[in-house]
Amino acid sequence: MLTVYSDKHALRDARTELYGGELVPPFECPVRAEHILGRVREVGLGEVIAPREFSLEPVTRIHDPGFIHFLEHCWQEWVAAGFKGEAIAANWPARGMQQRAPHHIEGKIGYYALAAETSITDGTWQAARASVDVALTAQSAVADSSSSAFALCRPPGHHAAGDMFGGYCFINNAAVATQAFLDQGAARVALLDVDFHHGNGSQAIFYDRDDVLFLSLHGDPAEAFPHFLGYADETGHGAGQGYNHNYPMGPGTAFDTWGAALDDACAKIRGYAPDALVVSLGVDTFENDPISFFKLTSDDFRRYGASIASLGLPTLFIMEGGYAVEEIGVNAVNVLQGFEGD
Ligand code: FKS
Ligand code: ZN
Repeated sequence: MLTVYSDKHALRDARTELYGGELVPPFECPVRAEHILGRVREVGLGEVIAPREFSLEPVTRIHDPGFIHFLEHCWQEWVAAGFKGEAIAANWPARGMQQRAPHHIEGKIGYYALAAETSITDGTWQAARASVDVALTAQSAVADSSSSAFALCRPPGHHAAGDMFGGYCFINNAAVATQAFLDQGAARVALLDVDFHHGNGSQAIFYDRDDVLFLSLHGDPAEAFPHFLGYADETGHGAGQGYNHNYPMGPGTAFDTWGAALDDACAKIRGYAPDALVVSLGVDTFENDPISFFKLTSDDFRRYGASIASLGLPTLFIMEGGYAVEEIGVNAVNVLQGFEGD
């Protein structure tokens, strides 16, 4: 399988994440991508190529231009305002307040943030831009060959909504790639999110549409981030009614339950008969993940890769989360090897 990778991911190297009231070194760190790339090479998964540079046109098919402008200029505005630390949101347009982007960066970052753990720093925009180029390059390889590819994206994307960043995500790589399939002539695309966390951004982006079937297996939002979306009764709206499927699962969920949810999701994908499948691939479902509560083993990743392959679809894997850094390469590549049947 082809892998697309950019070393520009390393430009996303924040020093702080707000976690449990402390500023800690971010769980989402550069070595994650390096370990995955190392494992891709170690097992000889296939060719590794650098991304092409795309314009922002495919990105603004999904994201609000004001939001993209904010991401591009946030760090400079934060420094110009005289702040000394990394850019972190501390104020929100909460219930009953104006949903209007203010001028000052301290308000603007809160308007465009869905959570405070993710700080913006010098290089964040460049890395996010390279990450979406990785996704789009892999998407075009899948579209051209009707086979499969692995977009080794970092930073991840599935929490990013049309006009919100957070949960370590800035640009929604999977949503941009999904839209690219449609813009190139696909009639229907399925977006399957197997990251431990609900793909709230992807769900929100496609919620009222029937040309994208969104399915997400994740930690119950009553117990886990992103806390405010991802319940089973969120089934789509308007034309999108019936095209959104959530599988929230509780603490301690192991492969018997998780695999059954995947089988159900796969049956729905078969019924939808899409032209392509995009997989938001997070391996934070792993039993030893430090911030998640599922109990999948390294072997389980291989098994479910094979289930996804049985759909027989052109498939684009987009890297999302996974924080057991030592095992992240084995776990992510196990999915891809399981998919390839070896
Ligand atoms: C744990 C607090 C953690 C943030 C979790 C973000 C998860 C990000 C991710 C992505 F794929 F986007 F990287 N809060 N108590 O794994 O979903
Ligand atoms: Zn996650």
